[in-house]
Amino acid sequence: MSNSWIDLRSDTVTLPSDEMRRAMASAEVGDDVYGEDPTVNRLEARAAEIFGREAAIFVPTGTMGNQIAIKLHTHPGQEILCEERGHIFNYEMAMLSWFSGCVARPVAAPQGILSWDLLAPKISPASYYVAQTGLIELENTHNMAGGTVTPVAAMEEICQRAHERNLPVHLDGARVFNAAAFLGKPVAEITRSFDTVMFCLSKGLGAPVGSMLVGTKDLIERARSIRKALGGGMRQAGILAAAGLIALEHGPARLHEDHAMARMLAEGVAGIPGIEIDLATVQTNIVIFDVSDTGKSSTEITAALKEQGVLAGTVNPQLIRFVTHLNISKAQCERALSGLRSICGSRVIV
Ligand code: TLP
Repeated sequence: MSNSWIDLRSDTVTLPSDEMRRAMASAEVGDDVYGEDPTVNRLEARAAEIFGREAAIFVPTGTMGNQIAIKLHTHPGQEILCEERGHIFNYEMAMLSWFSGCVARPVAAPQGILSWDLLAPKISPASYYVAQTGLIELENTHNMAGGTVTPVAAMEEICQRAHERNLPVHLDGARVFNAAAFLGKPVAEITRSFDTVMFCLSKGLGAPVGSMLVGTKDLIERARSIRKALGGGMRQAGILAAAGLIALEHGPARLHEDHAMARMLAEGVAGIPGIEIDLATVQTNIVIFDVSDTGKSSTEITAALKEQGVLAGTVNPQLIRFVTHLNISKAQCERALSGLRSICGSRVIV
């Protein structure tokens, strides 16, 4: 999409900055499958340091990072507990079954925020005739719940109680830096009890490609061969890691700007007749709202927005998603809102 669009479909659409392109062009590279790409090695060391972990691995996508983690922690025939709107369950092509031979046991949580009390009853009893729980997975921020943030105390309790039962816990932290910005705490502190954490460089942080998986040295060593099996041995990937390093160093500091724009959008949307939004869910850079009472479907509204140069995502026939990011300005948010007002205001009541 060209720069003239107001692209609120996702923070995955961000374009690399000039600084990133320069760093990519001059990146020192080698064959990463031999562990010889100095830029990838620097990115992995830096990610491990920022998260206070022994090791990290660079992967092409968040999906691959999550699926490697699932493979690391589970055996075929096990169950994975996750929130019912979670990415690993809904948007990762059933890979947890296909690749790891597991089934998801989805748990519904208000605002996408899981707690030990919600999870505990879903853990399989030790028995020879039911599939055993192999992993608990959390998503923070929770994308489809509207970018909500799970509080640190809830995450800590889940990890601690799960570990008492020898259950590993993986965090899909695709947007964990947004969660950290909302909580006002370092990512290392809010994620310290998870066995593995995946986070994306290519969303709000602004890199063109790439995600990281962090954990112990042993786990990340095993992750290397799983990544290779999935076709993720990327050779001279320092070209991409160079952009990733800039995203990691400079991306987090500006996320509060995206959060402020999302809040502005949410408050504007809340004032449009026929639109329902729970303002309490708008904590980070995602705004999800229900258009049922406008008399139009989400697809009709997003098609009309597109005619005005505004791109938005649909979650289902009732829900629309706006995501703010570094290539969106306040003025563009205002234009998107006035477009939405004009579309929804044209409702004819009979
Ligand atoms: N999310 C995308 C879509 O797939 C929905 C988006 O536009 O938000 N975990 C979470 C929580 C995610 O939101 C995503 C991508 C991923 C994992 C996967 O990352 P990629 O796209 O790099 O595989």
